[in-house]
Amino acid sequence: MKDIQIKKLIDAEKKRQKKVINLIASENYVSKDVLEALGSELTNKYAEGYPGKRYYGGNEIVDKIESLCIERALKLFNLDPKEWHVNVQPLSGSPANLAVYLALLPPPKFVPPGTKDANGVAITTAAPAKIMGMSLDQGGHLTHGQKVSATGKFWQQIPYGLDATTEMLNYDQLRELAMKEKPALIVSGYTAYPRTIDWARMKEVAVASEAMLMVDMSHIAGLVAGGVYPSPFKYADVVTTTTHKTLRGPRAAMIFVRKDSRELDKKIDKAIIPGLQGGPHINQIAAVAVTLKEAMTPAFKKYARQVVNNAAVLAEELKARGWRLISGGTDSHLILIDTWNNGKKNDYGVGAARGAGGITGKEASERLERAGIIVNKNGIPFDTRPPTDPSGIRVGSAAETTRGAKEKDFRAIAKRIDEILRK
Ligand code: DSN
Repeated sequence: MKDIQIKKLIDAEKKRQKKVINLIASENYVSKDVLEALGSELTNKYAEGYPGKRYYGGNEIVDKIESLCIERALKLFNLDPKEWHVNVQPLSGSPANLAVYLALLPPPKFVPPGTKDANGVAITTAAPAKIMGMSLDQGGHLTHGQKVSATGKFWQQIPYGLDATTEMLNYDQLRELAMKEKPALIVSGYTAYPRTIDWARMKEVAVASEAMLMVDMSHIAGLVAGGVYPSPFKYADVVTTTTHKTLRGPRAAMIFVRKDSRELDKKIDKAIIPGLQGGPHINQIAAVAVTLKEAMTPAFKKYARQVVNNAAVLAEELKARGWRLISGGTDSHLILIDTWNNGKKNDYGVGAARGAGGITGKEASERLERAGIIVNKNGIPFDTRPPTDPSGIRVGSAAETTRGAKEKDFRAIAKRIDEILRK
């Protein structure tokens, strides 16, 4: 590379990535093949439209790439192309979720105050459709209808959370809320929820309240592909996912949608282009295709199993050292640690409560970073502290497992975390 400044920075970042222990639950390390596809000449091509229906010439090869990516995405998750459609063009998770809402819940048209119809009757803006999504502070994502996100400005979020005692989903509570509010769409799949989601029960809630069910499986997609976390496809109307977390691909996203008389598939495609995006990033789509092929291998199944085993070991070792984990543990790659522990008792397993006087999530993540362990500070359910300096940290096992870490390594990581945070 001739640009020495950028070259030096890339090299420095490569070195940083090698040097640290990466426990960021949403990060991973892609293969050389994925990098090669991302850095290829495919980035030179404009391809607005879909395979066989482009607005630019010269897309014969690009069409083959996107079609192959589509074919692999459906195959990886055992989906019949007659029943499911997938759009592989979303640039990342947030635009993917926004596109789903644009397709399924068109936002009400804005009418300037004072507008009247032909008979002089005042016209007002219709009420926005309701999206029932988990609030950010309970483990949901910004794009699940949070007020500060566009998804909460165009639509009304009906926020839900966890059971205050178990810190897990309480499906009876969800049903009660859904029956009262009658949302148009229920969003499940979260950003900081360590446990298994009972998709069948989520579906029951959706059916009872006549809502559609969207699953955002961004965090767990690799675990679903690897067969170590239940698949949501039997129950959901739409499934979105990023491709760069446990699935171990480039930064991108996909939207899976049921093909039926509602024609949601056509609506989703239209919402992506011309609704929201222009030309797809074909280099990114090729890299996703490579990722999907990798995820079909027995080696990836083994990887996914190891990710879950490693997280379980990390959770047990932390608990044994007295750390309170949200919900008492994990069924996935992700763990939420209550570092502040403001007098809350550890009811779920081994280990005594640390009592008030722990450290904040910010302090914990900074201390760990100084010692070469990278995590993110994270709010915990019912947090009494602000998001900028919350009560906990979130850790995950996906990235280090890619680098070959096994149970014994995660035992050592737990010991190290405890030493650093206990000081
Ligand atoms: N930033 C992602 C995460 O860390 O979970 C979600 O968008």
